[in-house]
Amino acid sequence: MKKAVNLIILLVVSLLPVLSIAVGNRPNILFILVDDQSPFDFKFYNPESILQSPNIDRLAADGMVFDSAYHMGSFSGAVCSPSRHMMTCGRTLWHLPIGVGTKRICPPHLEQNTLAAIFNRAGYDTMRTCKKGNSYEGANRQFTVRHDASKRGPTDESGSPWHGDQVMNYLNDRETTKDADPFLIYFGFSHPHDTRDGRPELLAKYGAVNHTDKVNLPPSNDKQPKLPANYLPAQPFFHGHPGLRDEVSVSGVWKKRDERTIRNENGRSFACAENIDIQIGRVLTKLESMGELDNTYIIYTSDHGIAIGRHGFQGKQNLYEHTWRVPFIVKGPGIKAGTRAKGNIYLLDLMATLCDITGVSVPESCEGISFKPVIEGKKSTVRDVLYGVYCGGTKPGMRCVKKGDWKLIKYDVMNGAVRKTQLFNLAENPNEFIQQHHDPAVIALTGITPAKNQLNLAADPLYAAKLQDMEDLLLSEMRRLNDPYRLWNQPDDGLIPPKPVSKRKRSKKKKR
Ligand SMILES: [Ca+2]
Ligand SMILES: [Ca+2]
Repeated sequence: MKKAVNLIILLVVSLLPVLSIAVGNRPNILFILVDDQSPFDFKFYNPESILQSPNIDRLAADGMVFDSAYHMGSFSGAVCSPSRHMMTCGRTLWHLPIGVGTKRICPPHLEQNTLAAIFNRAGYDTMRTCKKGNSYEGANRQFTVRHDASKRGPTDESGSPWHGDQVMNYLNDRETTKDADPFLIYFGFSHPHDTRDGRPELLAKYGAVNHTDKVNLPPSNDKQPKLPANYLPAQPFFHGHPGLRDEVSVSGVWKKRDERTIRNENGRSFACAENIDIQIGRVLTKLESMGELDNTYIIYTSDHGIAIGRHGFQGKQNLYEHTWRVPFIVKGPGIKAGTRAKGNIYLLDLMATLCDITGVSVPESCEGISFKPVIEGKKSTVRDVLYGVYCGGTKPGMRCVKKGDWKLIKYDVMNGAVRKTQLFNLAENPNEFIQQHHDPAVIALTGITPAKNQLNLAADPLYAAKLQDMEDLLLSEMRRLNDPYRLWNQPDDGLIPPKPVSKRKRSKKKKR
């Protein structure tokens, strides 16, 4: 007996150093999240882009770029909010602690199983800087160190450098105190979300001005980014959200979609994006000097994309690729440099993946799928089907589904006044060109002549069977994910659509 106890003690003692090394070697996480950015702003997604983002480009070159990363959608005009909820709790859109009539599908005390809470329990140091609001406050509160403020100004104190400073200060403290615990840093920015007030020297680089004149157009300038390939001067049909802020009142754009306004606004967005890139550069240099860069997984993404003139939209309330998709890079130990993957991931897969790569246990409430096999190069994708929602305006709203090269988008808004179906082959028509892009007046502006077959194929009898497949797929995703609505051409499944929150109730809620 004594011998056995001695043996156990010996085993435990001999294992201790191994365990502590293993703990000491746990990788750090630097999660970089920007606000409102289309993947097509970057050269690694769109070689035509003139955005200069050397630090983010280097992350892409040293890590893995995802070509199919999406947010699942939104039931609110503030698309940020559900997207950030999904990211920090790993749950699907209709299973969040917010949303109409969905609370019953969400377990109580979910904030205890959000990203920072589970990493705190696993012995990580957690720190966060980000904009304020439009996110999951219960999850934000879990970060041990937190410096949140909305910073969209043109100066160091009022803009992105402020967020950079918070992370720099945190890393300096870590260095001074010789803290060796692994860290999870949530490095969020308030830009390039509007108001896109850029620094003068960066604005000058992109030929843009911080335009505030509602009457006169901003000056044209050859240095500005060209019009986006799928630019349209107007939306071909109403998107179904009357008075939507992003489509009517963004400072510098308002309801305008003319060339000068759109090019200037994209120039402003690029100036803000480059300023973010500079801040990332500071932090990467610091991590390198601390000897921590090689043991850190770095994720770069946005809460969703943005249109700024594409398809005649300005905002983030649509399901075209420029807006539904997000830029997504992962760089870190064991990831082959310069690799690319489809991935087919949602932002809500982040939690499962971060747990998987760090050995932190995944809470039961998490519904995401780890894409660790993708970043290890063992698989090219973890999902076959992706589903998207926008229904912040009139209901049931927009839905989309994507499988392989095929994508279906449906619009059912304004009490049945707008009912549209779009079918795209993204391999043949990656810009999702529609009939209006073939208009000579539009071609004269963009300089891009779409090929004959680059169209919405929904009405083409050649693709009737494909259309039916995609319609069936959308319905099955809506059922699987507890979408509380159905579209005009779907069975109602006995669902009683959730009652809209009345304006009075909403404003009462806001006041609280
Ligand atoms: Ca956002
Ligand atoms: Ca510590």
